[in-house]
Amino acid sequence: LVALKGKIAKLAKEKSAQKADLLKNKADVVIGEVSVEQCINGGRSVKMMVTETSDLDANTGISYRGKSLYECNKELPKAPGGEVALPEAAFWLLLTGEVPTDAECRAFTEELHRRSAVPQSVFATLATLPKDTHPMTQLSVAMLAMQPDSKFAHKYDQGMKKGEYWEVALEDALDLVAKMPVVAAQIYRSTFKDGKLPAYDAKLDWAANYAQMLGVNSDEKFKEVTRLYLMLHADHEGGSVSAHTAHLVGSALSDPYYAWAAGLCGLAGPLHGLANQECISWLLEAQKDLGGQKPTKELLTAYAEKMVASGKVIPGFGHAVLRNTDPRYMLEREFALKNCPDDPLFQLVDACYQAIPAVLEKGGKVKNPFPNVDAHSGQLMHFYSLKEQNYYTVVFAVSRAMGVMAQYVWARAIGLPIERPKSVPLDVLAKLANKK
Ligand code: NMX
Ligand code: MLT
Repeated sequence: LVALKGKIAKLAKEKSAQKADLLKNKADVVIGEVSVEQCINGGRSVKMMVTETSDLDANTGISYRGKSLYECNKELPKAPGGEVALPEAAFWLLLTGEVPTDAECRAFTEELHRRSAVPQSVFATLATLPKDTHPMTQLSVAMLAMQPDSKFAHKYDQGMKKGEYWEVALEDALDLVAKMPVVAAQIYRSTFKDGKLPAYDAKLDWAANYAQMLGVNSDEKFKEVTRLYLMLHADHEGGSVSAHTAHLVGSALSDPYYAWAAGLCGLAGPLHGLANQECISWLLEAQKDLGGQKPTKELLTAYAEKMVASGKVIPGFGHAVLRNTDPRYMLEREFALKNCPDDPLFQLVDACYQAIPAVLEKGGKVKNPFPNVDAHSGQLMHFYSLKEQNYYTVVFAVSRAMGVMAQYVWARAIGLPIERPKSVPLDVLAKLANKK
């Protein structure tokens, strides 16, 4: 922990100086304009916030601290015998800007294990909810149930100085990420199984232990695919609905638990994180409709054309800002080609990959006809026996907690203020537009 704090403190000093310099010497430089279209259509591409942890390129996808996901997967430490990067190594990278050594990564995993105990009151709160409460609702409620333990909130009440914010935020961030797998696994076990949580195994890495606590598959490959999944979903810069929500809430100095509870409510939307649930439902429905026929490019083209003609959205395709196949999708595809090429659901996913972009392109209105990560992730979970569709966004959320928490720490480390962009009524927008 001392090493981690030291690294963040050092980088925060550099970044704070950079921020001060920009504000002193370049404050008035205009870096973009906002069109009427951008103002109405969700601010796409308007650069109006700072996120240190990751950056999204429309064509090459996300990079964590300048490293593409392929580079991360290659360079970050692995589990013994594993081939994919450990997600907690990605968390370290997001927090510090550095690839951890194997020893640093091991110590970091242990630090997370030490912080993993979840207060009984959280499980008691969850137990009061109707059993059919959506797992994402349960997860957000669990974050709020943990909020009374926020070190940030307590210290703030005691009058902590601004310079101390990030260090105390880091304490909450590590606690929250450490507890996520336990809470998430308990939600799974209570909602879909017998309610008993398999024993916590601190000898395993963070993701493998989560996979084990889900209790659906003891195959080492399930642990490996969970590592990959959690590494790939960890961060997607600051503009996504969930990250932006958490950032906004955090900018009011609401503590990390409040911020992530709010972010999770955004992740639960079907155009965002819930797309992985929508996508697996869509795939299973398509499989039924094909009635045992082997999925081919031709069959899927006809199937997708019919769907688009009826005005329906094909889940897992398109993206608000990506303009190419999502590299997260490609890394999942590579895993599937290696580990489950004969899975009928993978063959369907593959046929969609061959067919759907051309269908959407022909329709002419979709800005990005290519698949995003959600078009694949469900198949991998399904293959390893995690089949309850409305749990899928929770797995995404366990991972994204790392990016959002790293963003929270960094927003405090460089002293970002309360976020408050300007909104205008349409009449005012029309007046502004007519002036030009
Ligand atoms: N299938 C059919 N139509 C689509 C699709 C799709 N997959 N994607 C976009 N369109 C339509 C969209 O509804 C819009 O139609 P209209 O003008 O009639 O309102 C038109 O194409 C233009 O949309 P875009 O500007 O290309 O997309 P936008 O930025 O508005 O939305 C998504 C981006 C991701 C919300 C959209 O592509 C979508 O709904 N995709 C399916 C859901 C999904 O996969 N979400 C994943 C998000 C990733 N994540 O991990 O969170
Ligand atoms: C994400 O991973 O957050 C999604 O791809 C959505 C986004 O970036 O807007």
